[in-house]
Amino acid sequence: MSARTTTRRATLLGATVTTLALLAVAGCSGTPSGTSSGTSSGTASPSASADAASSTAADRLTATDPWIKAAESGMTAAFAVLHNDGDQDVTVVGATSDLSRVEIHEMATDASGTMVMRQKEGGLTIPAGGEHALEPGGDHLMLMELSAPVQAGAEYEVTLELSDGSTLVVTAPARTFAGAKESYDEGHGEDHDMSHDG
Ligand SMILES: [Cu+2]
Repeated sequence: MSARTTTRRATLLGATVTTLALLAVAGCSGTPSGTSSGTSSGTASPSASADAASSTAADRLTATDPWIKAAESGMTAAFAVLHNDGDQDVTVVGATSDLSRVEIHEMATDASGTMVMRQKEGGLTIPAGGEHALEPGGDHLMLMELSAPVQAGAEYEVTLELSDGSTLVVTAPARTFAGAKESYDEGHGEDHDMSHDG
């Protein structure tokens, strides 16, 4: 884990240097036409500098190991590990899916010691250069009131909405899951209590 973090930071530094170099080139070159720059082969690609200038939170965010729990009806949950390769925090403020309404949930322990899930205030923040796991028993994307079955083996898209207005579409394969005590389908009542102590 720590080795991986170190590697990510090293990668991040490299990316930052590249971005700064592109910005410097863009700042010096001004309009691409007009100035006679001798060699016309052009070392600064206009598209590259445009990419740097229009970088969004979605450009910096990647999702690995996405999956969604197969379910016939009702509710289910989607998971992934979100990586932020940028130098600023990225916040996921919402999510959408053709399957259902989606809420960002977290797990918490209530006053009686019962594990409950509830909407996560402020969304999911993925720290600069870091990652945040959505996993059973932890933060997850809750798909409420499924309009169609989520079938194992099929793939479904979930769109993450980021705080700067950009979006990231994550394609998640569905698979059956019964490994943890949590139930992400029936019993997810209005108070968001878990149903595993039935
Ligand atoms: Cu939930």
